[in-house]
Amino acid sequence: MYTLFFAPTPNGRKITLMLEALGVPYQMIPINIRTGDQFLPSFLKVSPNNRIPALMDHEKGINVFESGAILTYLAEKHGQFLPKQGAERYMVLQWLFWQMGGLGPMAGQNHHFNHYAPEVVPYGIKRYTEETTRLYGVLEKQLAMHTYVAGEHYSIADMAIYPWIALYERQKQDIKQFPNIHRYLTMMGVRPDVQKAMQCFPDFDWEASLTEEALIKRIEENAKA
Ligand SMILES: N[C@@H](CCC(=O)N[C@@H](CS)C(=O)NCC(=O)O)C(=O)O
Repeated sequence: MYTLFFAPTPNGRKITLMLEALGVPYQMIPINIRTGDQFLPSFLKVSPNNRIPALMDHEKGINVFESGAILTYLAEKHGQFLPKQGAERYMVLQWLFWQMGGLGPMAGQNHHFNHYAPEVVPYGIKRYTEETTRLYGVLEKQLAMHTYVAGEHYSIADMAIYPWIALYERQKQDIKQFPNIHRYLTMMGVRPDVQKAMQCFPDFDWEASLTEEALIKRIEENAKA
């Protein structure tokens, strides 16, 4: 059994995409990052950077934080969605790292300056909206040559990238400029595992918060399940 510490954000969805694609059982513990659940001591033991997602593998006694590391862990454990060796493996890993070091942080700043900053900062809006556009241009060229991001097979690179680009409107991107990204979004959006992963936890309560006692109890219950 896995415990996924989750909030319904693009980084959280990366891992539900993987768990649904694998078809393995998992339980989610909601971590409300707006009310400060990410600073509870029992969460910090698993995720010292106070960020979701994080994963506990109760069977193996292994905890992993950082979404790219979690995707790699699950891919290697289950032998799926990451080739074991050769050029194909590094094709997947380079696009996974491209998302982790580029698209994710830049689109994250894009969301911040376009939607959450307490004051309007035109330079921040321009810088991160334009950098997101540049990154979409890079992805567009790759998807003009390949069905999936890292070639002809669904991989953990897709799981890292899809939940971010699904939010293109929020990132002020004109999808008409990116016909291959549009084609890819349509293709991904009809997969049943993708639909389930993107819609899971519909009743996540953004007003609620956990206590340390409640969190410990949930983790103990999941470990026994
Ligand atoms: N590089 C991290 C980023 C994770 C991340 O930024 N998580 C956000 C939600 S999408 C978070 O937990 N924020 C809480 C905070 O900043 O305190 C990963 O990919 O796992």
